[in-house]
This record gives sequence, structure tokens and C-alpha cells, in this order.
Amino acid sequence: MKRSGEGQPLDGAANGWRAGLVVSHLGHSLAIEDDTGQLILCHTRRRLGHASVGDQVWWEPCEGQQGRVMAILPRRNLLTRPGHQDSQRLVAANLDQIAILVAPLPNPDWLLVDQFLVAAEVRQLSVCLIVNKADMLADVVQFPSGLEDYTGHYPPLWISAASGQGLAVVGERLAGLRTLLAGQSGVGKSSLSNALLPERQIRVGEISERSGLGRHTTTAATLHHLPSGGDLIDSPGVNVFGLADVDGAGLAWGYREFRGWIGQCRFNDCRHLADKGCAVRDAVAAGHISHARHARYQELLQRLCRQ
Ligand SMILES: Nc1nc2c(ncn2[C@@H]2O[C@H](COP(=O)(O)OP(=O)(O)O)[C@@H](O)[C@H]2O)c(=O)[nH]1
Ligand SMILES: [Mg+2]
Ligand SMILES: [Zn+2]
Repeated sequence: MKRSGEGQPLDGAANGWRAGLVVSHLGHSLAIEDDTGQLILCHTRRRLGHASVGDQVWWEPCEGQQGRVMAILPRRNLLTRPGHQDSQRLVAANLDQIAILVAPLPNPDWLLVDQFLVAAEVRQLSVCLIVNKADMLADVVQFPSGLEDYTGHYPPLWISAASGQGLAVVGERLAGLRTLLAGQSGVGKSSLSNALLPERQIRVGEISERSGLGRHTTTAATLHHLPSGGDLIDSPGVNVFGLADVDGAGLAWGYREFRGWIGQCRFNDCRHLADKGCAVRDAVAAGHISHARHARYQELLQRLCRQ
């Protein structure tokens, strides 16, 4: 028997609840933005489970200008990272895109980049590959080695957060979308966020003040609204995503240039390693797929098997 309202969105307004968007995590609390743009510090009821930055929630006001989250709305997608032991920590929900930042310095960690890419591909998120510190290229530093393996499928935007070069084009790629900014430490994520979000520091300050947690919050993922529409989530403390929900086939699919070959492997459970009749391996041998990318696929597959 079908219950009335089944499959319908929960109407929190009927309960006197208010709509909100989770913009940051603060220890055991959440910073919620209501539909007028006001920030409220909220607690969650334990049985609700964890809310993530980017979650749409229903909340109700309680004493001391604070609130209580009553319900988390269904998510379009969720990105996690490995936590303590076998747990998964929530990074961000309801994303459209991941922007992956690399730079000539520090030397790119392409295995990390591949993890970001796979995490995006398996969720069907758009990818925006950005090469920062373009101003260094005229100097001693050369084109980041290994980048050539990506340019065919992920044409990069060349920018300089320091000089402002290319920022208008980045703004266009982010407009109207919710984007998570990812990249290893030192590539310029904070510099780029500050350049794109004139009020970023003020907002972070306001959130810390509300929470009473002070500088603690500077390591928390925070959702900011872009002046051109859309949101940018910066997550200073996060430099790797979990692939816990990805299996071998998902991983191979996450390597975009493998897709055209996967269907031609002799066995449909081909792992694209030493398997007989593997079209992906043949494509590597023929120079259609980069050796380095395939080697990183192999490395990530081994990690998945160890999970
Ligand atoms: N030359 C140059 N240096 C930059 C640029 N963007 C950031 N940096 C520097 O790179 C370092 C790391 O930047 P930061 O934004 O903290 O990187 P994050 O760790 O990814 O947040 C800092 O010393 C920045 O001044 C850039 O476009 N050009
Ligand atoms: Mg930073
Ligand atoms: Zn194969």
C-alpha cells in the first residue's frame, strides 16, 4: 500500500520549520544560511545522521539565536574522504563540478589529481582543470611535467591568482554552478578563493565569531556564494577524497580515455592489467593511452583491493 506523501519532498514548512543550506561545519555544530542569507549556528539531532556542507536542511529556531536541524533533504551526490579507522567523513554534497588546481610548483602529485578526477567522473560531475602560477613559467620553472597526459580530455585554464591573469575565464566556468575547489597544499587554493570571493575573509570571520570556536574554523570546508552566481566550496583541510564507493569497473570508467576501449576487451570483467585480450592495454602499447595514467590506474586499483 502506498502511503500518502511517499516520494514527495518533505514539507518542513508545514511543521513551522525553515529552509536552510549548510555552509560550514563547526565541531559538533553547523553553520546554516537561511533564505535571507542570515547565518545561524545549528545543532543536529543525533538520529538524523551527519549533515554535509552543501546539504539542504529544515531547521527550527531555539534559544539563544541558535537553531536545531530537523531534517536533511535528499542529496544529489555526496563526496567523502577517509576518516578514522574505516569511517568516511563527509566533504560536500549537491555538487555540480570539481575544480582541480595544479601549479608548476609544488611539483604536481598526479596520483592525487587522478583520485580527484575519478571521484568527479563516477558522480558525473564536471571537471575544471586549472593551472595556477602561470606567471612563474617565464622564470626558471617549466610547464608542469605530466600535464600533457591530461590536456586532451581536460583542457586546462592557465591562470595566475597572484597577477589576476585568467581569472575572468575561471569566473565564467564557475558561474551558476556549485564547485568544490581541490588541490594539493601550496598550489594556490586560498589565493584563488580570495581572488574570486572579495568577501571570503569577512564570511569566515563571521562564522568563527558565531561559533565561538575562533580560528578552529579556518580549516573547515566553507561554502561561499560567487558574485556571478553559483557557489565555491573551499576545503583547506581536505587534500584527498575517498574512493570507498568506487569499484574496479568504476575506477576504469573514471579514466576518461579508457572508455572508448573498455567495451573491446575480450572479457567483460577485464581489469585492464595482464588480462588476455585487453583493449586498454593494447591502446597503451599503441600510444593512444598514456603509460603514466595507466600505471596510476593500476596503483589505485591495488589500493581499492586492499580496502
Ligand atoms: N607566483 C605565484 N605564486 C602564487 C600564486 N598563487 C599563490 N601563490 C603562492 O603560493 C603559495 C601557496 O598559496 P596558497 O594560496 O596558500 O595555497 P593553498 O595551500 O593551495 O591554499 C603562497 O606563497 C602564495 O603566495 C600565483 O599565481 N603565482
Ligand atoms: Mg590554503
Ligand atoms: Zn581490458
